[in-house]
Amino acid sequence: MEPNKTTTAPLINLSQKLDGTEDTAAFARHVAEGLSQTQKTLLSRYFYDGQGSRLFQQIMELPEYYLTRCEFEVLQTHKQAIAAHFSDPGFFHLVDLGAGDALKTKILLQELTQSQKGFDYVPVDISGDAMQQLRGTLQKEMPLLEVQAVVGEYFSALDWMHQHKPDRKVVLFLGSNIGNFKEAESQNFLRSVRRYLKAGDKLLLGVDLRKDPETVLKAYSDASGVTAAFNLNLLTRINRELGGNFNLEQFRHYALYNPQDGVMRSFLVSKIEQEVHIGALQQSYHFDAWETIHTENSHKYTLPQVEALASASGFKVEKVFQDKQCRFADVLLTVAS
Ligand code: AVJ
Repeated sequence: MEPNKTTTAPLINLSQKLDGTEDTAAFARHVAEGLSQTQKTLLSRYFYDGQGSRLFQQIMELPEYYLTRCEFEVLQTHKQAIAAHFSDPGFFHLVDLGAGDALKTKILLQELTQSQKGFDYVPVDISGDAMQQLRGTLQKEMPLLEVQAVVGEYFSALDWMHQHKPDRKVVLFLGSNIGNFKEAESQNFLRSVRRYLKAGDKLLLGVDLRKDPETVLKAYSDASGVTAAFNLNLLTRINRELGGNFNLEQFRHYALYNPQDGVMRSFLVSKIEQEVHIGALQQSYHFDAWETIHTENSHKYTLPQVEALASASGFKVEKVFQDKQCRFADVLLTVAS
């Protein structure tokens, strides 16, 4: 008989809705706000419904999307050093913000368990499905690992941690997710994370580095059109969840990289002059021919910029881990005293 597994705790659900899906009212409000501005915008956080998450999985497998492979290489190459830094000085809670399927984190989990470091794993994600699944796979693949999956927003989770998991914390924010924030927002985000941490706590931050602009551009406008489908799926989601009548044939994906500020910008462009009605908002929106909806920023950093961002948010750089081609970095930050 299989021994009882006492290490995998039940899921903690901190999201308002029981199924862990996002609040439709907030979605409606954000869409109404975004489409009423002179420069129309939609928030990139809404990419990740069921279909969007599947499309993002496909993006990560694209030959053009170097980010995931490079970060894999970083973690694979430096896992021993990273594990040693994490476990210095002792037991810690490993908090994985936006864990998803934790494919990259598993490299570190394996290394940490093999080298018998004292820690437990707290994956955090807004997707209840993803956390349910991850709990299951980890139970099978690493039965001795202590897992506490949390469904909710980053800061609800850090709040919960503050009350229930008082020991030293190592926070993971991988995959260049920081890149989606505007300049000031990324500082605010790191400052807010910092407020939940104490001396000795650490943060491993995945950042995409500056490189040949052509390489960056291709990663966001791939030949097979997966990124276009990912971007256009935002309109499908509005149609389904908010009763919109966007005609996907009349919009195109357009990605633009500016090597001067290191910002990759993604747009949906209206091919014709048109009106789009959104039932839940009781509102029509006018599009001129070739008018744009801005949907995403993906920042590319220099290492001095990362250092400046860290120190402006109360961290200091302990160590920089990079792939061989220096395309991507996982930067280990410690709480500045
Ligand atoms: C998940 C935010 C890191 O910006 O590179 C991929 C999302 N957008 N292709 C990124 C994305 C278009 C991705 N992040």
